[in-house]
Amino acid sequence: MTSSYVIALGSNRRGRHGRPADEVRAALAAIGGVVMTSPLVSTAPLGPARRRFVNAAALIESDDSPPELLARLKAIESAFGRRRGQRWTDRVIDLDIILWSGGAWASDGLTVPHPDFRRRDFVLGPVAAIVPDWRDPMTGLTMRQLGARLR
Ligand code: PH2
Ligand code: MG
Ligand code: MG
Repeated sequence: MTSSYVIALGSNRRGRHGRPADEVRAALAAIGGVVMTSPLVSTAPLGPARRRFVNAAALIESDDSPPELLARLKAIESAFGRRRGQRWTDRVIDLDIILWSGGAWASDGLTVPHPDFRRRDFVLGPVAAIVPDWRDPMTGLTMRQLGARLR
């Protein structure tokens, strides 16, 4: 069955594709099935990272289940040179599943909607730019409303 997903992308380190914006564009091509992409935005780092991030969001269509998509995103992160076990540090690419057309999903290591996305402007801004009317299954609020609430 084909599902829609919203993926958040972030990079604040050069990799083999080039600058962070090039890494984000290369990751979109690697993920495939992209229906819509937000503008790429430059954001101040939240947490201990020192360099600014390039963030974006994409609406994709895929036959993957949430765990299958997560495995594929992790494989792309590894192929792009992301070292695992380094949370919240500078990274070449970070690919997070934010929303799934099936609603909520919870299994070992994967919670959808992403548990922190409602508090993060660098996720909500790009997400609201592509799917403003998508309703968060947990709060019942649209992405536009969640974004307004944050600002
Ligand atoms: N990702 C983090 C930690 N901090 N800050 C910004 N601006 N953008 C991010 O994507 C980001 C962050 C961990 O995933
Ligand atoms: Mg992240
Ligand atoms: Mg991540």
